[in-house]
Amino acid sequence: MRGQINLKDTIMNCLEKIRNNLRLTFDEAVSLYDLDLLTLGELADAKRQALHGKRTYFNINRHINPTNVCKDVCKFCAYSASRKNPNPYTMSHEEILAITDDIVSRGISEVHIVSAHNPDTGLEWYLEVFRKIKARHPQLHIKALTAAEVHFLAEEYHKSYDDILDLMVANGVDSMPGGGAEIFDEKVRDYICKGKVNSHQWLEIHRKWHERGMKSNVTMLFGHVEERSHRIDHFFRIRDLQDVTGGFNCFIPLVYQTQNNFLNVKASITAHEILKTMAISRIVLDNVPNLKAYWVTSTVNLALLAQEYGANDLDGTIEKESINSAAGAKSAYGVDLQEFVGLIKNSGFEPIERDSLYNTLKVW
Ligand code: V47
Repeated sequence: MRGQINLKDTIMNCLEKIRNNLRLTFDEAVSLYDLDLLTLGELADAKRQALHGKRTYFNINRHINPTNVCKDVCKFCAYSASRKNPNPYTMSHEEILAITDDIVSRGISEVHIVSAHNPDTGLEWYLEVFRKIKARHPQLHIKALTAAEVHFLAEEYHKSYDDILDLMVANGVDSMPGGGAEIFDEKVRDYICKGKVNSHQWLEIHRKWHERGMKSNVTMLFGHVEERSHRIDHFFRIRDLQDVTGGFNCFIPLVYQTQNNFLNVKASITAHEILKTMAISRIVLDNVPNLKAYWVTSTVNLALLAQEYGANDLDGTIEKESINSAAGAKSAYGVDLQEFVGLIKNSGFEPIERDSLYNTLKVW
């Protein structure tokens, strides 16, 4: 009985704090999962509406994954060439440039370039392609190189993070994607992706990038072996850095896809738990303006619903996607633009096409 009263007090205290825009303690934030989904939705939606009203952002971009040869072995990854996916490839610069020529001719304004950690290409291979793209298409926004790749390049070629980040700026990279964050808790991280960039290093690289006046995103891979408290810990570490730099544009929770990898998780996370996690992230990450429901890993239907649980960004039409679809996501060839816009409208929101830095390009 006493335990129940204490829990009720904690919850009442949390609701009061959230409505007054006060920050929760770590334990209070974990206890938000005890709230029912509709209450969480209401709280998150109030935060979303205060920032964005009914506007839902998307952009039209193209993902390019130039190589799947990787020196690291992340248990959750189905994309890199391995025993389960024995099809190594490395694209030539000409192939990459042919894609960027094509997308620019069709008015696409962003290219998202992420590779595996290929030790055979040399540092120049990574950098030269940015330079070549920029020379041909100065207006095309290049979002490229995760912090995991920056760490890999620094180690492989005996450079500092500062050196690599300066080279990225000098060669035309405009912003950094949020990949490679996975889950910051050290124990879980060691279990799922031992050997690649660690949590401290991931955050350090983004801090340095932000110090250069540049923007980036941050992801979280969830729904595998982590616990709820690990997600809250992830949010707190992001929020702490954002308090210092303000450089994160967007938080992107990535729902773990179960197929073709070495992380033996059979059951997929429920839609209920995904929506709770989205809503809690909107409440806790009070200093990150945008929350993306990445339909690639959550399905389009759930992403549309997530608009009522704090999400204000649905990524985009995604012409081609290789990393998540390799692990089972039904996203390999994107969605039709008119249909996408229609779905956002029909769900009661206002579709806004944005550029990579969240400037409005078109109100649909
Ligand atoms: O870092 C790998 C994840 C990420 C699986 O910044 C998996 O705008 C689910 O970071 N199940 C790459 N996820 C994708 C990414 C991203 C996507 C869209 C937009 C942005 C952005 C970033 O995909 C990896 C990893 O965390 N991933 N395997 C899997 N089995």
